Amino acid sequence: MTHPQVPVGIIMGSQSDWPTMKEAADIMDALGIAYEAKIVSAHRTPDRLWDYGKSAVDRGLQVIIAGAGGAAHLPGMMASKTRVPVIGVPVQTKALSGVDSLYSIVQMPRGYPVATMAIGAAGAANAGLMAAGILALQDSELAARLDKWRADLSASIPQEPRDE
Ligand code: RP5
Repeated sequence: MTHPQVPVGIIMGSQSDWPTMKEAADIMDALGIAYEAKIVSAHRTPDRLWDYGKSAVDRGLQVIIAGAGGAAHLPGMMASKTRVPVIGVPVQTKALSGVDSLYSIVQMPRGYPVATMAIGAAGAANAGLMAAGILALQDSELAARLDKWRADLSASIPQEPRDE
């Protein structure tokens, strides 16, 4: 049974990741894309990760945005469990500034890709935009909203700098 009304799953390893991952959720809200947000930890709740990945296709998820920090195994493990495309967000950490998260996510072995974004908030927002771009391939109304979002951003950039 599919639930196409929720095409995007935003998952994260911890409550502490939410301020970052909310950037992806904000993009979903801005573009009118239904999503769910869940805490799914590769280390603390491995059975939850397994169940989420196992049911993703049948539940109608089309893109999974997965954010984690430190030993950030969530995106890669999710990619190993489902063929639904996984977009990985390296959450910025205190100890190593998120380079640990990035390296944990980006170097996947051949066969199980994770589309890895930049570290931190910009990466989470871009994950939302990447998900929107994927969904827009099959949804002309969403494509128009995404085109407008991009045009609005472009128009908001001043021609010249000013003193602040
Ligand atoms: C990871 O450990 C989470 O994704 C989070 O980024 C990091 C720290 O988690 P907390 O100790 O803040 O719960 O699993």
